[in-house]
Amino acid sequence: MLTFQQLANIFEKSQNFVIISHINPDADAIGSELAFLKALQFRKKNAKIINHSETPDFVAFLDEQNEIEVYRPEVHDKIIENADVILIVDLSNLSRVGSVEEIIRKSNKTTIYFDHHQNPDDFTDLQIINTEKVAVGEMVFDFLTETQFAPISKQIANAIYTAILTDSGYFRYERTTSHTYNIAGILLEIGVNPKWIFEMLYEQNSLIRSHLLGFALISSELHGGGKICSITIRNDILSKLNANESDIEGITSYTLSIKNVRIGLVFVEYENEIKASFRSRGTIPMNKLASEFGGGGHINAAGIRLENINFDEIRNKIINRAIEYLDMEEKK
Ligand SMILES: [Mn+2]
Repeated sequence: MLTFQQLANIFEKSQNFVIISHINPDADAIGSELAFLKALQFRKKNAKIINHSETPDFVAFLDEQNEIEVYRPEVHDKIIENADVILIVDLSNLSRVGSVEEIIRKSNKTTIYFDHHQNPDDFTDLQIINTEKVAVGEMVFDFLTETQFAPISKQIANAIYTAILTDSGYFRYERTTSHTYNIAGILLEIGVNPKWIFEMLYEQNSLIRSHLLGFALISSELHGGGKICSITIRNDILSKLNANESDIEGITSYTLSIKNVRIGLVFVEYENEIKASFRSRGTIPMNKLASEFGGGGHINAAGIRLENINFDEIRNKIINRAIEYLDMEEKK
């Protein structure tokens, strides 16, 4: 494990950087990438953010100068090959970078994981992974301030604040600490406007999203004696509404909003793919449940993506397994 100072030293002696995050980046991924980008630019480094996926609309406001690029081999392979440092944020399983994986595997450049997820793969020894942190954004703040690598500009502050806010579910998820709140306080002093960020994140919805939420909520079912809530969104609904994956963002939280529910499951059927998200209260390990089906995540939030598999079959299997997890928890 690197220390912040060792990371700063690596940054110091390098000139060309590529910053990458995961498929379907969330606000922690995008915010952390942008905070690093702006800090490196302040230090007169060449840095580029290259992601597999487009930046989701809800978080695009952070990318003020439109600097995030979507990976295209013909444009970016050269840049990645010529980078001194490949900085990978908010993930530590290389397969999660999507189509960029191949070129990174081929390169022999300094590759660093900067993350807070469990079970990192062994692709690189150079890593700062702190699973106690609620958001990578918090780690970026600590890195920048402890090493004084770069001052926290207003844009960096907005990026970090948004990263922390979203990954901590508004400063309420487990792993949110007084330090998390202290950081938020400092960011507000720098000029973050919480009302504006809230408006940007949560009050820009389309009518499609409202309609989809309606269908999703109506589909809610209870299992396991009312302690599991599942939401099921089928492909015909998505096509009827012309909804896409980003319209589903945030729906999982509604499962745990029902009294007594300890496990929330959201199943989404795409044309050739199934996405399932798992949430839990307390110590019911959703990352374990997810790993049984080839996915991963944190204790209270995890998920899977599966291709070419029968939707109802896998849905039933997961629900039954979740009931067993509930039983195990109650026998503890
Ligand atoms: Mn994160």
